[in-house]
Amino acid sequence: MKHVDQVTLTEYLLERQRAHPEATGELTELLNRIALCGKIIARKLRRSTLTGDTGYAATSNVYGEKQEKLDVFANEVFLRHLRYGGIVSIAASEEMDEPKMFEHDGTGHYTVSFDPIDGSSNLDVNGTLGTIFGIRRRKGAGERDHGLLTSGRDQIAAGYLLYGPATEIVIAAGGRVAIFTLDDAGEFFLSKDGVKMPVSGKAYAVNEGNQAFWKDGTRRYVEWLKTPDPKTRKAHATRYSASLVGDFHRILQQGGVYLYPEDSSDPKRPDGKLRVLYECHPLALVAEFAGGRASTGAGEVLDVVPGDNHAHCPLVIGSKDEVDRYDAFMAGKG
Ligand code: AFP
Repeated sequence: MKHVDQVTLTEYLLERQRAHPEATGELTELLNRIALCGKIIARKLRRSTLTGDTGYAATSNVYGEKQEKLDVFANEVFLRHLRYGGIVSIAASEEMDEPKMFEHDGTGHYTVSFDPIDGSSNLDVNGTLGTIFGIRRRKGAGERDHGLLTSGRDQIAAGYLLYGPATEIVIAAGGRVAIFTLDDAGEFFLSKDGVKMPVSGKAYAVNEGNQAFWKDGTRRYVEWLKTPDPKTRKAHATRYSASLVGDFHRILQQGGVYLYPEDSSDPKRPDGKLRVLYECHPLALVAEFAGGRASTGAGEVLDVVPGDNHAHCPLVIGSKDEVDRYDAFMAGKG
């Protein structure tokens, strides 16, 4: 049996904190709170198809999408546990029109952006789900949105929770990516540290039903992915789960590429479906710290500065070779 060091998330974070004598422990506390939210959400999800907790709430989000009851629940869990202790000044979520400014505003050192439930269409069928988060240091109170609307490189930590056969939390901080798995004792234990994404991989994830609306470069690139390599006679395999977190988690560990490119299906949303602050920036940081890349096709996702808190951008994320190749196709060199 493989020997696994039983290091808890808290122990791991405290060890990392010791390397920074100036650290106050607030970031450690904040990451622990996010992990706590993940445990509460995972517990609710485990029995949700029995308890009647799935299905739509009576509300819609700012994008006009009907909210699932569990979207609303998960959003409230985050707001409840980010509120106390004066650590977070602003929380912005895909499910709220405006960011929530906590009452102790002025003292909280961090802003948190999050997508409480990623892959909501999987809720009713017990499919893979996730929660995505990005953390920035708050800027001066006078500044627009306290520094929330900045480049993804301003994130000091980011990551996601994956609700699959096991619940896992993936944290990118200090240039490193680590994966922790929730065990029956209710603790997250370190399962992989210093995660490195393979430089190339053989899986791709994209909603090909949107092909008619793609740019020519994207169409040609996906054709290239499907064309067998003359040496191995193998093409890239399609793996699409309707949950970005689910698809990205595979790519993080086995390589490959996920795309939600710009498309012309909705003139109000030319940059594709995914949101800069809640999905693209956090996963781009995880990818970069693991040696992968995230591109819009015209530049690095981490360099995108969102115009507002619900801005979208195209996302092509994964192994460096596959993402480089996408950029080449978009530049007409594919
Ligand atoms: P929801 O959480 O609103 O279902 O969106 C999920 C998601 O943002 C991402 O996780 C999926 O990869 C993608 O959208 C699925 O979108 P399509 O249904 O358009 O393929």
